[in-house]
Amino acid sequence: MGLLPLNGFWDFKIDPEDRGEDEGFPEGFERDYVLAVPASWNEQVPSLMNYMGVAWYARRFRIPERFDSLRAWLVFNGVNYRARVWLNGHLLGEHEGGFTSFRLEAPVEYESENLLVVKVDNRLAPDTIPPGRGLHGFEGPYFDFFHYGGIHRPVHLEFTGNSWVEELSVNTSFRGDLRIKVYTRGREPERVVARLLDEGKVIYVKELEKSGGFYSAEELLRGVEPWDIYRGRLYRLEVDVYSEELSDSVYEDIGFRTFEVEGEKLLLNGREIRLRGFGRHQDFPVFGRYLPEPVIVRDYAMMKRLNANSFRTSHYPYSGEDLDYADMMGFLVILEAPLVGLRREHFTNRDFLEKCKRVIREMIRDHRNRPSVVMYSIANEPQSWFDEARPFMEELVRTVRELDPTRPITYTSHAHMLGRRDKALDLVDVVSLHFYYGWYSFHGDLDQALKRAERDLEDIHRAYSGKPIIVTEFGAGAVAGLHSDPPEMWTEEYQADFLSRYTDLFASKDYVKGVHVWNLVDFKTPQSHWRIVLNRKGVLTRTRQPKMAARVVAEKFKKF
Ligand code: BDP
Repeated sequence: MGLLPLNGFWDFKIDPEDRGEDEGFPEGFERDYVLAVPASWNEQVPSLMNYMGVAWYARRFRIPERFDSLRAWLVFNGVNYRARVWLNGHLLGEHEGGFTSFRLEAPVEYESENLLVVKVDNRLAPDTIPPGRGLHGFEGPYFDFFHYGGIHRPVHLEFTGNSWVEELSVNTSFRGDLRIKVYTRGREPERVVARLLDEGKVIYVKELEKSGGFYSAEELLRGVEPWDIYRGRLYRLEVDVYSEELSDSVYEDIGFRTFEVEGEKLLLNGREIRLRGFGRHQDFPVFGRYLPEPVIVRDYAMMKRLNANSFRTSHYPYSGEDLDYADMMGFLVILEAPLVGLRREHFTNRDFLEKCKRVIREMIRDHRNRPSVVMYSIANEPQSWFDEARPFMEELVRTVRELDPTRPITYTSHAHMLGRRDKALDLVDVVSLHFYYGWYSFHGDLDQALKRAERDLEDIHRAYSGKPIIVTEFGAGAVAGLHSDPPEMWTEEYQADFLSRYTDLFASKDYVKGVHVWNLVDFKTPQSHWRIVLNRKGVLTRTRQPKMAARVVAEKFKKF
């Protein structure tokens, strides 16, 4: 209830020796730079590009006195990676994990200015999520995207009375079913009221009933229009919590839709569909890991022109703004947890498993009411050919099902490309596969690559018949402007051929229910001999200009 954005310019200082806490930084420090929030620190100032370590942010703010009867909360939508937060010198709390939100009660001053100080630490370790090896230097990550740091998603203050909404969950169907559950905290509310609005007009009001630890209602609403592909039909659900007077008020934009796996089929609103789309990244020059709204708008406009109906939030849950836009534009989203680069040693590490479960819980809490989110991907390319992977993945699958039994679960597997058998794929609802023959092997030889890919597909289909298969990655790098005849690796022609021939192969297999090209856009990676500043597998350049493959993919998707 009531929002005060804290985005803008913040004081910033790096602390390579991690001495700031001893030196009193929580009470204020002398800045090195003034940086913008939200955004990664790396590209705002060239000398910060490769900084990985501890850094401090601070800003002052004032609050109008008319809020002084309320409780104030600080909401951080994403700080990469560890955050500790002080207000007026008092430690409010801390959070680990770069891609989920956290909220801290903030005893603010109303008569004077408040000083907000945030310590951010983005050092990688074998047990960070995603994991990395070293403390300094970029040989560290076990993942193929640049390890940006900072307060890279919006920050705001919000206000409530003494009862407030802790969590809200909504389930719908395209036939008009509506199930609402509200968990409150603080003083026991006198009543909790839900309201559904269609373009500002109230179409349903209900006082929720208390049972167990929550307030709920179930209804069948006749005449609501379903949410569908390219038709992001949204209704606004408002929930008011009263204790004496209005104590909290929250809203979610929801849609009425049903997404199911039935045998080898994917059904949206009872209709069989195939997914066409991309793996993406939230990555843009200067902003780093923060994707500004105009770029979000352009990415969706491009995806629509390319005839895509879906994407995966590779390799972490995306920002609220990005997924709001998916809800509005009617795109289907596979929401992926940041569990990328999991290795054998992780599977037997109990603390690490608990941390993964917490991050997944936070991801689901943040995005569970979005009509666009139709499936969860719990990990990307884990070393799931080891026996130890099975109990680990089993527990993650169980965790997700307990929290949200309504959405199918997947994780992406590349075991077959290494000649291994995946030991956990039978646990999930949808089999997601990656293909890079013709890029990392069979260099430049698409005939052999396609033969091998077809053989793998047939084998995997036989092993998991009865489950839908989707291809969540296949791609080849191309440097925009590089051409050759006959096509050679890194040229626009080779990438176009690669994507065209692979899509034809996938289209010819009935049981392949989705294709996602890797990637929509070129993106920043750690420096190495196998990347040319960026990972060049985008069909668009990093500034969103099409390569030759874009036109080809658009044509193929039309027929997929
Ligand atoms: C896959 C990863 C993805 C990489 C891609 C590539 O899932 O993060 O960027 O390969 O090599 O293994 O381009």
